[in-house]
Amino acid sequence: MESSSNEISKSEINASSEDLSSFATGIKAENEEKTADKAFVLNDEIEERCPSLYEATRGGVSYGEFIHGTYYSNTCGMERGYSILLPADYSEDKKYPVLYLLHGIFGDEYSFSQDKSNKIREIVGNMAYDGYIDRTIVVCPNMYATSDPDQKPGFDRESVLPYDNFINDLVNDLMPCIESEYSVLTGRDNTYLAGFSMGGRETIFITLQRPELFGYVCAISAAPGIVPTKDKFMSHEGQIQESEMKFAENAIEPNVFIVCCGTKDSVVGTYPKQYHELLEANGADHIWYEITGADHDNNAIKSGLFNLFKQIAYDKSSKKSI
Ligand code: FER
Repeated sequence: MESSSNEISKSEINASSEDLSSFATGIKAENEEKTADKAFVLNDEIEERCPSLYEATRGGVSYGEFIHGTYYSNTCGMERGYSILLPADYSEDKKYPVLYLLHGIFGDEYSFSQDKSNKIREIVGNMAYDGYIDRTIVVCPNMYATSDPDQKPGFDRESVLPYDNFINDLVNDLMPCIESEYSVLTGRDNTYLAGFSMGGRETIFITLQRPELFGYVCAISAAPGIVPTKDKFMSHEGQIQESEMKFAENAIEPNVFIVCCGTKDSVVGTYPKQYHELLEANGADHIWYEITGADHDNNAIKSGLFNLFKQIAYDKSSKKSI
């Protein structure tokens, strides 16, 4: 396909793996801001920055480890990989809730597991250690659901389609595999969905299509293209129309649906804010917040993950006490 002059062609992208990883898991934040070490209070308020207490590697806490697995995808007609973070004391005698965590463009199932600066192990481990959340499994899929082993992601319509196909692989192939191979709690109250950038875009899309499957959702720095638009990278046909940025009538909606973005995002700009405005205009309940000063980076990722788990903790604790 010919790309127009405003589009960035594949050859224009310096394809060193380091450059592409800044799309997949965020630009490396040079000056990671530390928050003051104040006591954590469980309430329903969003905190713009993940507290230091929750991203810290603490002496007394055993964190989970990522392992790698594969499953046969009927959607793609091939064996595909995933990384999975199992709690340190993972046991078949217990059952665990599961977060599906979706990487950015050019990423794969190793994008989050190999990037230590997103602090996913620490955030989930510390919040469980402190008793706010249950020990939780995190699954990091490969979101590029193509049936052509030679197809590669890029900024053109054809190359992006496999990301939009991931909903089928997730729901029909990966989730059944995880639910049969690991000791997991099932059902929407125990099944969470989050994603960064391209993964944030698919998180919103999947949530609107299948809201009955995911009780707690967070889309971090979501990429453009859910609805038709043209940005500096490409023209987007749109997965749905603006009027469809909502839940179906009588749909079971997520208990928590967070949409967030840094105020200095140099890659997706104000697209996440536009998603928020469309969801709001169409009456789809969600929480919107901005991370002051954050770029398309790990400060946004840590914030989104922390706030997702904080909301899960608060929502579940308030339901218990009724
Ligand atoms: C785009 C802008 C950003 C786009 C994708 C992204 C497919 C994704 C960025 C990322 O995942 O980091 O126009 O189109």
